[in-house]
Amino acid sequence: MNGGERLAAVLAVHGVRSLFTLCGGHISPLLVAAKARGLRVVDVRDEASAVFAADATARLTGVPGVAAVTAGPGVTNAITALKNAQLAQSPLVLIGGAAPTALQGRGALQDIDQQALVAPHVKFLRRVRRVADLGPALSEAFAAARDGVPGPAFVECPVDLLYDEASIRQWYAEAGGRGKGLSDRLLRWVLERHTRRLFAGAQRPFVARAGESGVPRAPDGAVARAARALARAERPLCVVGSQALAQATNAARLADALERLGVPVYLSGMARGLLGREHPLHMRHARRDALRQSDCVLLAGVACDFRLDYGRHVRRAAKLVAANRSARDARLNRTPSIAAIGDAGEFIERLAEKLGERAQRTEWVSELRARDEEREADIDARAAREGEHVNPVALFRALDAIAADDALFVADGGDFVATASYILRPRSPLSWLDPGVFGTLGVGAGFALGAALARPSAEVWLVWGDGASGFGLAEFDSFVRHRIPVIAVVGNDASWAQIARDQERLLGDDVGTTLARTAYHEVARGFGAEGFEVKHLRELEWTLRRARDAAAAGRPVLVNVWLDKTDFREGSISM
Ligand SMILES: Cc1ncc(C[n+]2csc(CCOP(=O)(O)OP(=O)(O)O)c2C)c(N)n1
Repeated sequence: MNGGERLAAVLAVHGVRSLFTLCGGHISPLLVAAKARGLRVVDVRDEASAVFAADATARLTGVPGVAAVTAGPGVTNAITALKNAQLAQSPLVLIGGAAPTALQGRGALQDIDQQALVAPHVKFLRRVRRVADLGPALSEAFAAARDGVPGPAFVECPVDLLYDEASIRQWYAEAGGRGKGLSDRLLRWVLERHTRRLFAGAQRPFVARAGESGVPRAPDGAVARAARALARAERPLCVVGSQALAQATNAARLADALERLGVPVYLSGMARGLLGREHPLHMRHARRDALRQSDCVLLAGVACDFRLDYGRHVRRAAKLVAANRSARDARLNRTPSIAAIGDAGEFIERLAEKLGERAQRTEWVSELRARDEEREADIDARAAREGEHVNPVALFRALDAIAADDALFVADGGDFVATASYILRPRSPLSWLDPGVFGTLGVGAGFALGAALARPSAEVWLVWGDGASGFGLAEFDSFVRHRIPVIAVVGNDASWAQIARDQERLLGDDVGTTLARTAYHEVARGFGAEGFEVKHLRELEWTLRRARDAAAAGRPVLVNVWLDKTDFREGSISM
């Protein structure tokens, strides 16, 4: 087996079904071998999209997603997506090409210090130097990506490790020339020794093995103490975040445990949709007020970062239980009363078992529910406001009504997606994807691609700010070529509105924040997709339905919706 085939065998053993890539001479043997193994090789138009797609795959399946990029600029282009995955604690594996081992540091094409570039953004990095080490290094990368706090892993595979031994020997022999002088003979000797080292041990038959990773468990004492705290509490509250879904395949069990806990719940990130579209315990609005009132807060896979005002949203006097795989995240900005270091999902399951059946705090739940309903009524009132074009609040009410039960929403943008997050109701566990704490614009196309492949039967809606769409519009080319029926809804307000809002208010100038009412739907059509433009609310529902039909027939679609200005996000902060 050549090196590419070894890598492909390891991917297959880990259950990887798609390999996201943008080709390059350094990685060709891997792409060819992956295809031969039956993996779907999906080539995109920017390496960042390949890594975003791998990230989405990981979040939805629990199996690390995999991207392969070529040496040098292929790796540099992947960095933002890699960092996003690191901060979102998403377990992916990035395979990077590299210059031939003997030519590194000698001015070879695309030869840079990739280790220095990538190391700060991954939890595992291996520069492979021998063919025999390719398989084990990749297996280790899988295990490391999933272990403890999940995150990205990087394996650098120089091109001369990926081709078969005979070709590489011949290549190095030709590089050694035919000269008879001492230095020529010395060079040939050095290259011969180098080649021998590259292939040392590679003659033994190769068996791909899966890397093993365990689920970290919080100590029993932490479960018992948290159970006591919750049992005593009068106004308990639970906030569940992405990390609690690190074991994606356990989502249904986690949902069941939350129901049994009987504690009102706020869901964020990948946890959105965990309790379905409507659930009596699931609160969607006024989280800050609820947190301020609560006397016992369980943060499951959630850190006290800016989203909880650095921990200030939780009362000082409240019992704070932090269940987190990361000891650092559990204590970020606020020392919890109980730190349960381990998998937060598993922790909740054990907690529910320990507590058994208990009477619900009906009064507390009703108070929160009443507040939630009040906010929903306010949203309805705002949705009814008519303007010249489309009111985004009305748009999302309509989309929520039209999207299928198996819809999966991908969010990429500023105000537009923040508005969506208040209104769209993810239908089921793992049906919402957003960038996470890094707040990266540009995740959309890659996420949608990964989602569509991980859930081929689902309807994938990409909620796209017009600004954000610019990072990934070219992936409509990939959607069309690979028949990925994503439905993108672009919120066209001709502005980077989330930034413009504060910049204009604080500094009195919108410089750098304005866009045009660009015909994004025509761009999509240019790539061979369906494109629709909606300028008025009355056209919206009909168009969204047509978009659904097109996607159901296998065609990617872009709906370009002209938005009115709205004050829905007034007063929200973005720092
Ligand atoms: C890669 C990246 N660049 C810049 C930003 C800063 N930023 C945050 S929100 C935003 C505006 C987004 O505009 P758009 O996608 O059109 O959504 P809108 O706010 O207009 O609804 C910008 C530029 C960012 N978060 N990520």
